[in-house]
Amino acid sequence: MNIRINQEVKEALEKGLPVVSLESTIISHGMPYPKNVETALKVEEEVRKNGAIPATIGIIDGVCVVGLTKDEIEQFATRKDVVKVSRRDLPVVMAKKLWGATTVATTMIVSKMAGIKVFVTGGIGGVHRGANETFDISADLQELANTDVLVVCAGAKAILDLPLTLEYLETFGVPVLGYKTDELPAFYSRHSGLNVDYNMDTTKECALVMYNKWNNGLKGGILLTNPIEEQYSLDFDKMDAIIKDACIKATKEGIKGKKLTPFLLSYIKDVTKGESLESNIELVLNNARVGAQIAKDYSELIHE
Ligand code: PSU
Ligand code: MN
Repeated sequence: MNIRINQEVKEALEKGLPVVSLESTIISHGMPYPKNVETALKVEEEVRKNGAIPATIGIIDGVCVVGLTKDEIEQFATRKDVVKVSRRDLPVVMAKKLWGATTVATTMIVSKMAGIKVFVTGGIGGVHRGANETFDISADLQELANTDVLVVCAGAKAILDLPLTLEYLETFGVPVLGYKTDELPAFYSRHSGLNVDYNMDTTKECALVMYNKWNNGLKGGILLTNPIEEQYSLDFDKMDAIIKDACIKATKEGIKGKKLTPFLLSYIKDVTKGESLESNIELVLNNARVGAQIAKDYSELIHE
């Protein structure tokens, strides 16, 4: 298989210790340098502090690497030739031996190959606003439908059509859980006005959902949405207005396909003068704490 698992991660997996995977698109295409590398390293540290082993995933010269080194993370943060790799891109990037940053979809695929059950990120892709015309629905959603990994995120940005994203996930049988909340968080804000399917009171309960899903042959992912902490959250209406402007600008400039999400993220960051970036960093750290705890609970549960 076209995969290389670093020694520490390999040993942890063999011993059944908790491991949390992390994506690289957020590094190469989601945040500017040097915040991207600083954040990636801080998130790994946060996973460790909370008792799990971090495994940042990326593709180097066509090989899926599970557990990037500091130096490799730095390269993902600075190189200009890193392809954004979703499911359809994966075999081509392997064949051509390119560098590739893994999206939520591909990080799930590689996590599954490696045997990692918990993956922490910021926001997932979903059904874009205007998808009834553009058909722009992220491959992340099909991956959640099919691949057995729990994904911890802070909900989805309002660059997406949140109600349609929830409908899609329901159709494909993906449980949408809220960590200590009934409401779907909207990335920068704790509130969206929409409900999650179930409120999870504890990380142990999340581990039990994983166990009961996969042990009963119910294939596919689980989405755990964890609201940003109050002190870092931004006003929903203010962000919504900025995002609407971003979408209009993207349409005007003819930005679509895989370029759309990075374009919107960068526009929002510029308009908020980096305020959104600080929130983004804090919410990923918050997800790392919860994800590490779930990985611990799950590994205890299956080794009882
Ligand atoms: N949403 C964010 N930040 C991100 C992404 C999404 O708030 O960095 C990235 C993730 O890697 C996600 C990808 O999997 O964008 C989705 O891209 P697309 O919409 O092209 O499928
Ligand atoms: Mn898309």
